[in-house]
Amino acid sequence: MKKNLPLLLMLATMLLQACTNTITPTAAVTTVEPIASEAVLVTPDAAPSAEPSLTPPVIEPVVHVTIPSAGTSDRATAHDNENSLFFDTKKVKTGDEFYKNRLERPFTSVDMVYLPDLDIVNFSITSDEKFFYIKISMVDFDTATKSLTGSYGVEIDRNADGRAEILLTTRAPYTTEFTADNVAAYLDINSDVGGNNINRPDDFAGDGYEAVIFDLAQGVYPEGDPDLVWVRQTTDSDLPAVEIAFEKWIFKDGKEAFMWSVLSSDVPVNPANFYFHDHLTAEEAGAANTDDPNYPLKNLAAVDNTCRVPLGFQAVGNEPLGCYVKGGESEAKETPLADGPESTCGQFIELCAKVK
Ligand SMILES: [Ca+2]
Ligand SMILES: [Ca+2]
Ligand SMILES: [Ca+2]
Ligand SMILES: [Ca+2]
Repeated sequence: MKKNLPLLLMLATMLLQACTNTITPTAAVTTVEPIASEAVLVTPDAAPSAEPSLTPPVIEPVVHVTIPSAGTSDRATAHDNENSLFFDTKKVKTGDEFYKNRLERPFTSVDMVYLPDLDIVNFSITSDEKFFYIKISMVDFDTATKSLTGSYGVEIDRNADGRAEILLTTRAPYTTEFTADNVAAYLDINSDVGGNNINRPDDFAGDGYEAVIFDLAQGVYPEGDPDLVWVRQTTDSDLPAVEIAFEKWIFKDGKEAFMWSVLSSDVPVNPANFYFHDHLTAEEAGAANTDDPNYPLKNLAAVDNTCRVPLGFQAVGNEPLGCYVKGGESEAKETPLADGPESTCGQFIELCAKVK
C-alpha cells in the first residue's frame, strides 16, 4: 500500500483539480446580502492522513443567506476571575478547581508564563431576531503578535443538568467582519458528556461531543444551513473580544432557555476530551494554585473557562456548574441516557433531524 501512495496522491490531485474546475457558485435567492465563503482547496498535504482515497472530499463553496449583524437586546453579562494584576506571581488564588470543572489556567505548562489573550474577563449574551451573540473578552492581546491567538468556545446546557449538549469553537485568525469559515459546532448525540458524576471526575469512558455538526472547512453543516455559527473580533470597552453568533432556530421546537458558559484554549480543544477532569487525573492536569501539591500546570494548561449562566429562565441555584449556586455546589449523579426527552436529541429534535 505504502509504495502506491505517491501515485494515489497524484490521482487524487488530478481528480480534485477536475472537480474544482466544475464548481459554479449558485446565486442567492433572497434579498439578504449574501457573502460567499471562499472555496477550500484540499491538497494532498492537507487531506486526512488516514488511508488515501481515490475520491477525496470536494468541498463545495457555500452561499450564506442568514448573516449576523449585532445583538440588539442586552440579556446577560457575567465575569470570570482574571489575573492581570498578579500574573507575575505565576499562580492563581481562586477560580481554578479542577475537580469541579472550573478552570483558571491562562498560563503555559510548567513555566507558568502568562497568556493574556486566553484570560477570560467578561462573557455576555445578546440576541436579535435570528441569532444569539456571545461576546467573550480577554485581558489583552497576545504579547508577541498583538492579536487574539486562542480558540474560544461556548458550551450550551439546555436542560440545566450540568451535562452540556452543544460545543461551539473558533480558530484564529480573527477578522472584524463575521465569518463562518473558522468556527465549528459539535453535538453530544449519545448524551454522555460529564459521565456518571456530571460535575465531578469519574472514570466513565465517554466520547465527549462526538459529532461534528458544523465545520465549513470540512464541508460539514446541518442540512440546508451553512449559516449556523459565526465569529468576529470585537471589543468590550477597551478589552479585546470575540463574538460568536449562532442561530436561534435550534431552539425552535421549544422555548429559548438554556445555560451557557465559555472557554478559551491556546489550541483548538479536542471535543472528545470533555469534561477534562474525566479524561485527565489531577496529577496529570497539574494545578495553578501554589498551595496545591499538583502545582504547576502540566497537561491541562493554556485554558480558561467559566461557570454557567442561565438565559431565558430564573436559575433555582442548584444547577450543576452554574454561577449562582446557593450554599455550595453539590454533586450531580446521573447515568448517561442516549435516548429519551432529556437526551441531547430529545431536546434538540430539529437540529438532530438535520444532522443525523
Ligand atoms: Ca476561569
Ligand atoms: Ca479568567
Ligand atoms: Ca444538559
Ligand atoms: Ca458523547
